[in-house]
Amino acid sequence: MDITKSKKLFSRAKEVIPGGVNSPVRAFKSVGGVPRFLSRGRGAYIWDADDNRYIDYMMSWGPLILGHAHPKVVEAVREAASAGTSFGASTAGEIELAEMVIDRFLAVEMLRLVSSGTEAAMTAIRLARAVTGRELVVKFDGCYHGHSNGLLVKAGSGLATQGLPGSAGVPESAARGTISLPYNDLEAVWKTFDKRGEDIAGIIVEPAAANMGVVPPVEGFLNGLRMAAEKDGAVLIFDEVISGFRVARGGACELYNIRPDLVCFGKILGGGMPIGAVGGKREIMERLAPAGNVYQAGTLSGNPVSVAAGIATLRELETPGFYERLNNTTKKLALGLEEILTEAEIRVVINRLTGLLTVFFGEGEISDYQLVQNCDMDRYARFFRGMLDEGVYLPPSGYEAWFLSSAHNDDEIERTLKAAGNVVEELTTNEYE
Ligand code: KE4
Repeated sequence: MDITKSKKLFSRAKEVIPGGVNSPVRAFKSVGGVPRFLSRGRGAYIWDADDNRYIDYMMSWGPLILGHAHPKVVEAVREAASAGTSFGASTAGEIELAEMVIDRFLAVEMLRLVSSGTEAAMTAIRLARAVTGRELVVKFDGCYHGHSNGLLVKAGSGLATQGLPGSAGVPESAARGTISLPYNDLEAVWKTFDKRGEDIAGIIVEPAAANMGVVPPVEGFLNGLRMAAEKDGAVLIFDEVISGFRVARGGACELYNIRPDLVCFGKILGGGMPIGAVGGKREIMERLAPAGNVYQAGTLSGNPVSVAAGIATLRELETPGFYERLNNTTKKLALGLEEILTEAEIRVVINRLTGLLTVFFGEGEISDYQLVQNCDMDRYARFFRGMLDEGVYLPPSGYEAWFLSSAHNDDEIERTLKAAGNVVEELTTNEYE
């Protein structure tokens, strides 16, 4: 596969952009090889600068549940942009998008739009601290909530990929305000609340974890968090930046029938344009300025182009049977991969939820970050490189989810499984060193 142009672009990029990328996981550091510089996408496919075509399972890390360049989303963006890309004043679309989220999430009575998931999570934490007058925040190992100081403790996603326990530059005082516990470990949660309950402002959790690979909540885990927060008056925050509008129309809240106090959104809500949002109980949300005294602001918050793309996306998700089809596609791919890898006597565990899956080269139930770290990430790196050579672009990290869309159909699944079959023998002979 000729990747001359990507090689040249990467060398040039490294001169002027740290690590040659604008987000660490894109650098292929944990999987090896030359990051592909992409030129276009359509449906389930992307093309790199050398015009090599790939089936894409990165899908911009989640926003593109309809696939790349969906005509209705592109048309909405074109129309909005031609009327003005930003006003710094309110527009009717922001109200419509808020009403669409409220219609899907029982827990959301009001919504504030921002420009990233990081801002959404940061704002939710600030609200929790304001309404409780407390400081401590509980998060979970391997979960990722963006890169605000206090939430980089034992985080997943790019930190896990780089093997970083946290980040330089985060003051000890910020890290001290966060307690990170093992995901799915209710006993650890109850012990922490027994000891520190009156100091805990909030719990923030990915209700369907996807930043240590896909790790679903075990039976009773989320309900236990709801009860622990209730008992001690802490704010329960669901970070649905990935799971929102993906694992179900109403996200993990609907899938697991839990009502948190606040919910964070991003990705799909903007249909591929920059967006984030925090929503929840009216009495909490009305603490946000200018209604209340919790300050938060943003030049491009509620940007009309992002809002138009989000509205167009959520409208398409109303297509009858959308989530059933997405779940069936996810299941077909997961079972097919499991069959191919198992037949080759390769130890594999595939965790999946609607529209999401992760291939772990390990065994047993993978239900927390420690168990993920015991998996063979070198083998994932070889699998990644082999699949890339076969024209299938997986997430460049074993700690990320594969993202599916309505553009991934039988043809794409069959091609992906065929590619996996071709790669398998190399997996055992270490050819993809
Ligand atoms: P952004 O600030 O990147 O828009 O969102 C942060 C965020 C918050 N919460 C969850 C659950 C998230 O998954 C994310 C961001 N996700 C990663 C992918 N796992 C972004 C990819 C990247 O960092 O390049």
